[in-house]
Amino acid sequence: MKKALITGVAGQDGSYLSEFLLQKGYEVHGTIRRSSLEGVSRVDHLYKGEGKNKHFNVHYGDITDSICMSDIISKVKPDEIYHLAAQSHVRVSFDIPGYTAQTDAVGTLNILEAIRQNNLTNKTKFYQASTSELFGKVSESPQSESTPFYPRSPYGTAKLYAYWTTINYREAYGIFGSNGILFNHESPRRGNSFVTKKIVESIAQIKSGKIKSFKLGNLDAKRDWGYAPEYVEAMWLMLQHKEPLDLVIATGETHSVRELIEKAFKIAGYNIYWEGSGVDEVGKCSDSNDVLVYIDPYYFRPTEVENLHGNPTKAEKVLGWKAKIKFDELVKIMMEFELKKN
Ligand code: NAP
Ligand code: G4F
Repeated sequence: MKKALITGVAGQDGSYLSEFLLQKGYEVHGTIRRSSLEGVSRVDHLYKGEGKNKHFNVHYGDITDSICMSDIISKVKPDEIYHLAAQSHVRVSFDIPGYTAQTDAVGTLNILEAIRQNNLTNKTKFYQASTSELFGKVSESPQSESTPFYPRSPYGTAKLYAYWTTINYREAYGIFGSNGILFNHESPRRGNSFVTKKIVESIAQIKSGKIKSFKLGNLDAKRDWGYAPEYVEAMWLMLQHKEPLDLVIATGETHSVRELIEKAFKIAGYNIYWEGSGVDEVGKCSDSNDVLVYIDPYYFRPTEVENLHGNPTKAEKVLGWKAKIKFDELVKIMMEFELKKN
């Protein structure tokens, strides 16, 4: 039985990847952080209560704690490590740049060093959760594996360190280490401070009368949004490939935050129109003329990534992987989930 270790197992991707690997017959080990509140984890269903899976194991571990990470890795001796744990919020990384660097940059180094120091370089394959944020201020569109990097946030610069450290450990020590350069991917399990989830959750709350309006930042930023359960399969495929590699994973479509708002409102039964400009712009309901969306500069970033649009041609050629769920269906899945919940 193959063993996989997933750091950040309780995150959006960690939870889908756990389900995917268990289905493939893996013994799955995951790290979680101690929290003052129990029972809010996305993987509770896998290790607690009736649905408990005997091949799913959870370890307490913070990736900034190199001693504990090395201890877990030396005991589990995984065939594959999926390193997903990170401070993953770009805007928040401007508030906590030091912590973001410790977690996203040095945390990655801690895992690679643990593989090396435990003599697992020939056994353990390593997947690094890299990101389209590396392209930042883009020099071409769409972005592919050969597009130059220009990160625009403490998150982006920390992830750039992780990207190159993975390549360095591959070249210096022969570790099978691959970077998946994943563009934005979403799902009903997405954290609720990311823009997709925040929009669908807020619209559902407007519809059920819990709130009257909500506030957003930059409406004109564009993203290449895909569906998280499909992206975890790409991670796995990368580690099954005959050699380590760095690959863009994306849908190949790009859409603005504004389009996302309009589409989600429409699914919920509202038409909205825009009035004003800059921070005074508002989104209004066509029927009632009520303001449903305001702009709040709190959500602006000191430096923004305006346009992400991936070119996934190489992933399709090398892995046979292609995104099936594109923007329209993704918004529908997420909006309908929230409408049912509220
Ligand atoms: P997520 O939902 O924020 O999950 C991140 C996980 O990391 C959480 O479970 C979190 O624990 C854990 N974590 C954070 N800091 C930690 C630390 N110091 N020690 C141990 N665990 C820690 O993120 P995601 O969307 O699943 O993304 C997974 C990875 O892919 C991340 O590295 C992210 O940067 C990267 N990525 C994501 C996307 C995307 O669009 N989703 C795109 C490109 C790359 P808690 O649950 O305790 O907070
Ligand atoms: O949903 P977001 O916060 O995602 P962002 O910044 O693109 O980062 C996500 O994707 C990256 C891959 O490209 C990952 F590496 C990263 O870990 C994370 O998963 O913001 C998307 C866009 C931004 O341009 C932001 O300025 O939406 C804009 N936006 C507008 N109003 C907002 C808001 N973003 C958030 N979070 N909240 C708002 O109110």
